[in-house]
Amino acid sequence: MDLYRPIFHFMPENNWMNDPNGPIFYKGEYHLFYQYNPNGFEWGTIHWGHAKSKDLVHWEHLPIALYPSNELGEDHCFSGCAVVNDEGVPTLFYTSIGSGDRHQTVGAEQWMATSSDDMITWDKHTGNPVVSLQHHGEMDIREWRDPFVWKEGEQWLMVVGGAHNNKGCALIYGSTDLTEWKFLNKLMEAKVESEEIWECPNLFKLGDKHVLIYSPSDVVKYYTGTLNSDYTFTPEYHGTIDHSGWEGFYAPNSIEDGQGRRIMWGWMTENARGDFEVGEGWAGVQSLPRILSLQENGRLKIEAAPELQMLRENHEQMDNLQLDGDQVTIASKGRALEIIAEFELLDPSASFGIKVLQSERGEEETVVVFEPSAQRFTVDRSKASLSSLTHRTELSGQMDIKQGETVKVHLFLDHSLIEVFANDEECISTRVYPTLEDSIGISLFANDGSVKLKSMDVWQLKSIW
Ligand code: DQQ
Repeated sequence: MDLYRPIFHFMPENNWMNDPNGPIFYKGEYHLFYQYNPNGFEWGTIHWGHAKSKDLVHWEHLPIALYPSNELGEDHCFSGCAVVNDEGVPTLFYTSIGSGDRHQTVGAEQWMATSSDDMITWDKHTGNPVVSLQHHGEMDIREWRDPFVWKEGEQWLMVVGGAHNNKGCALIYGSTDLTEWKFLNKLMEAKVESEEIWECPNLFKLGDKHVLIYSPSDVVKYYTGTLNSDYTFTPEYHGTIDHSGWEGFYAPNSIEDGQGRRIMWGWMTENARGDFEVGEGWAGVQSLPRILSLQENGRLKIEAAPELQMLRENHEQMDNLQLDGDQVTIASKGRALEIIAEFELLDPSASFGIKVLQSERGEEETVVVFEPSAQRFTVDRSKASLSSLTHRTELSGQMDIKQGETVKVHLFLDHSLIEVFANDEECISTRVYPTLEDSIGISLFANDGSVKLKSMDVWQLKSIW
């Protein structure tokens, strides 16, 4: 039994994977590309892996899409996006990286590739780079990468992440034909000094607002606001996409699918392994697809794609249970589970939640805990693994829960990962490596006050392979 390899999350058969790249809905199928090292299970020699899915759940591996063109000074094909051009030709944009004056800090270039066989093989454009650092004139842009392209009206737009004067930023470019690009403006820059770099920006329209997602080498954030006619961005709301950052969710990428839904995947990093040796030559998992929508207050609603329900089996249901300073173990067990629970806060001093991956004797457990008095929501990994080589810190987000309010917890567990959605707004997705075979238990708890479990559903989830 492999205690750690996920069974219903997308990953390549072996070797290293990081960021999701170029998700696109094409001819009725979802395609997902990803940063891939076919030569090992550590980051290096970055290619673009490729897979497709008819249902957003089951995936078919396809041949590698992009290889570094060493003969052109390219060592890595960094992150990027996919679009279908005005003539119907699938087109990739990505960051080409080499060494020396092509180094990622000072010499990145934005390249394009097209496919004439329904995205199986790709030809790099002979006029590459399509955008270069010279486009910025005197502006000294560093760490320039991760193009994201979309069409708005008659114009193609591209945002790219980078750093300007040691501040993370997103830069925006325009084109009418995808090959000739004009630098339009610095869209936005970091408002805090700690964000020295912005990677993998995504900018898209949702309702009557624009949403800007960026990865500042830390917890992934978003702004909702207005894209102005001078191509600057006026932020109105600042939120967190997922509170884990390098501990489990980074560099997300998104598409609009055939139903007009905005779907996002993120890289569930393997950093939390630390020096703990796991698995047979694999590293990196993609998160479940998440549907983003905009609420009236400017906050994103973040939900797991409903298609995932097709994986459910062996259902257990319970309701109306008062928890009062106790721990209740439930019958379902496992390492590949979905749980939906609704709690009503009866007493504001109570802290409550769910323990998963709990061993019979409780030496190992991963705890999802809500502390209304501290306005906190946490995944506590302090006992997640007996291995002191793994990362076992707590990951927390802010969450205001008042007496009488209901908290909905939607949780997915897949061997070495946990994704938690709280009230479809706050997410914590991280990696855990419980060592004991019997770390499969689930229990509910409430401390320092009472909580009512209004309902709870647990399903075992099937493998997607
Ligand atoms: N990963 C890619 C970069 C991107 C970073 C390199 C984010 O393009 O900025 O593998 O994880």
